[in-house]
Amino acid sequence: PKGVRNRVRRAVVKKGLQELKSLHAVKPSKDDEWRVLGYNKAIAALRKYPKRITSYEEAVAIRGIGDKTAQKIMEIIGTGELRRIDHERTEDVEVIQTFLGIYAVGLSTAFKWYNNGCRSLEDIAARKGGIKLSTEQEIGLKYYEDINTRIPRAEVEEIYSKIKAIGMSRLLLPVCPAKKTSLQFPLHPPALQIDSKLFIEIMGSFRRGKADCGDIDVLITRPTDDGKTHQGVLRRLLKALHQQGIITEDLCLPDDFEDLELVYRGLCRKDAFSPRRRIGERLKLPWISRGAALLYYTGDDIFNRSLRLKANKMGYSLNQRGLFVGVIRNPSDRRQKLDNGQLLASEGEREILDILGVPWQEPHERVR
Ligand code: DCP
Ligand code: MG
Repeated sequence: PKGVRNRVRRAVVKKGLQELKSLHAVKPSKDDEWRVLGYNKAIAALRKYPKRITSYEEAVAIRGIGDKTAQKIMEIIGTGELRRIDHERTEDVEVIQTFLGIYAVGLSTAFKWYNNGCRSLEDIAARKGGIKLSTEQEIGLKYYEDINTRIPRAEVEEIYSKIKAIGMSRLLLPVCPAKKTSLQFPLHPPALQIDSKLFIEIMGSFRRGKADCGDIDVLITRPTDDGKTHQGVLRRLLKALHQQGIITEDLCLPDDFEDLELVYRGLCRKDAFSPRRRIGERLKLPWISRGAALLYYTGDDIFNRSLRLKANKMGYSLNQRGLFVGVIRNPSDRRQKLDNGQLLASEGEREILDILGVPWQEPHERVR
């Protein structure tokens, strides 16, 4: 499936190098030890590299990647598989790519299923080799074609306008307990019922102006100048969207709906005759983080990666909450922060780009 290919490409290169590394790691010669070190270096270098590699020259110019590795990377990219490098493993990459198209299946699960003898979606459906699927994976398998087809921009717009109409209805504001049972969700709420302050926007490839989108990335927040927030909105919004038949399946629910910041993932559709589409209400952030959130969820991922690298080089740290200075990480576990640092900027995209010395770029220009 076409939609999977980009996501897989990086993973395939990395996996390819890791496979080559593991081939050498089981052989004990000194040469092989050097190769293992070499592959480690190359994998680390790729992880830090902010662009999609498109040529041999580009690959070999990366520090940590030599002539041989660059050739192998080009082979992996060119063929999309490891055929010419590793004769014993020929069909796996194609099968793995197919499996990765199932929602909530990552490389380790895909390889596990492969090793259990599965070679096709039919094998997965038949639970060949005694494999087990999570609920999310079952949904992913059932709607495989839908999920792996890109969404025309116009359809995203239609779904968005429905969400917005429901999302801005007054009914989404905190409801007093006595009225809770009589909740109704008009599709076109009268003007009086609109919470005009709720910020509901589509991010990702849609905001970048693409003609089609892999999924629908929704960002929700709300200014707090009147003392209200968007807290609790998502639960009410989801309930309404389920009732309207717009959201059809939940894939990932937040731990606590009352949090200001949370993530939701599910499937939705324009109407009963339309295919299912992936929707991510990725984050409902505090209003103060909106600039950083806009920047992050607009992407693209490569643009984001280069922004983060730039920030790191300047001694800063950038994430979807803001640009920070003085963040200290645990050297043995980089994910753990010993000091959260101080917030430099978060309310505006422009403000953040200014500090980073990056000229303003319209969303559609944010592709590297
Ligand atoms: N993002 C990121 N790093 C990731 C994943 C996502 O920076 N590893 C950010 C940038 C993306 C945005 O989140 O643009 C939305 O993620 P998507 O995976 O939905 O990517 P896009 O919307 O850009 O593309 P698509 O049309 O395939 O959905
Ligand atoms: Mg998207």
